[in-house]
Amino acid sequence: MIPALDIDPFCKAFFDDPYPAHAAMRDAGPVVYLTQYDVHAVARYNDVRAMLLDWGSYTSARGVGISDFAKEKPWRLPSLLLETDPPLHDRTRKLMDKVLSPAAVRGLREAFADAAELLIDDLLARGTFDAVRDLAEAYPLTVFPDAVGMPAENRRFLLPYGNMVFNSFGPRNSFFEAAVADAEPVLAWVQAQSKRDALSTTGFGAAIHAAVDDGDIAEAEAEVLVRSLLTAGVDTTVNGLCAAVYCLARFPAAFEQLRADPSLARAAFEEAIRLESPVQTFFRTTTRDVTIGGEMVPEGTKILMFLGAANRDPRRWDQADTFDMTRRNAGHVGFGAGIHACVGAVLARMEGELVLAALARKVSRLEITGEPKRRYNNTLRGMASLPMRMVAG
Ligand code: PQP
Repeated sequence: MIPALDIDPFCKAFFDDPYPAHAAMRDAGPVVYLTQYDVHAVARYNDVRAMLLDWGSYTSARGVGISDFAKEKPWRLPSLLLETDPPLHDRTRKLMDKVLSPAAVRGLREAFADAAELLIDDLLARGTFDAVRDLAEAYPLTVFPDAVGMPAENRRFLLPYGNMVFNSFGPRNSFFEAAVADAEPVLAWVQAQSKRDALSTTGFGAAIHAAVDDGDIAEAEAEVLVRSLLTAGVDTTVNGLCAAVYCLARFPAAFEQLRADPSLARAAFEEAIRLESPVQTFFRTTTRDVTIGGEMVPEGTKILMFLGAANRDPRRWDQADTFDMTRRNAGHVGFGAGIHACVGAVLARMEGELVLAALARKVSRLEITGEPKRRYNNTLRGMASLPMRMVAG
């Protein structure tokens, strides 16, 4: 028997404190049925990871949200990367692997490091600020569109666009409706920004469009792949940086440890991703009757993978709820796993490392000075506001 639970993982109360519900789902069994949405779910580390690795049994091509593309028309043109399986996925992923390769990202390191230093200096001069708007959003909104090769105007549109898409993976609830309320101008802007002529000749965008000349992809495909960059490149790292700053502010001993050894910056960012899991969930759809922990789940079933619950599963992690930048956190699923593992992780990790290293070298005190406000999103975990004071040292 698959346990049936009436947990709603897409409501405010759940987002305010998902951890008791995560534990209830993990403890109920390897796979559970969520009555409110008529979907199955996995929340234990081993089962989430196994599902991520078995793309043949668990397809992404029917959408990685709750909506089944085999039954419902997708709300936007499906992604050629996220919402595909091999062989199509292999072709687009190969290109994105090249565009976002470690060598390509390394070439941006100095510019990204300068931007991180400048940002922290500026925030120290101000003393008090909002760590979401002025740090977690400000940094990716500068460095990422620059790297893509976008013009300076309207970059902030990337935030509502990401908010829209990441809400769209969940049900058509009030969070989704609010996010798409004024969608038209944002969608039109994103589409226009994806065109070759809208982009500089040197960035990631140009690199994607260059593959058209090589005959690797069609022009229309290049535009949809640039759209993937614009969707995935800002909100994710915003919430990753937010998670890291929020962890360091709540665990002062950890911040002291980082200050004492700024070379821990990369490990600190990774641990924040494990603990907070900015991308909380994705769905898969079964391509055949499968068994999960001995329970049969029929073909065509939507299964919700709780990455955030897997990353705090006590079956896998000692002191799962504790931030510990020296733990061995490799294997966390905050960046996914398998063929769809985050293609932007190299860039995200560099951004996290550089911002945290600048904090470690320049800041002696990090202090939350007001009520943190959560941002509600059907997929992303993060804050809307985090009032903070920093002292140089
Ligand atoms: C988490 C691709 C990737 C990145 C797309 C798309 C959207 C979101 C993400 C999720 N994503 N990190 O539209 O192709």
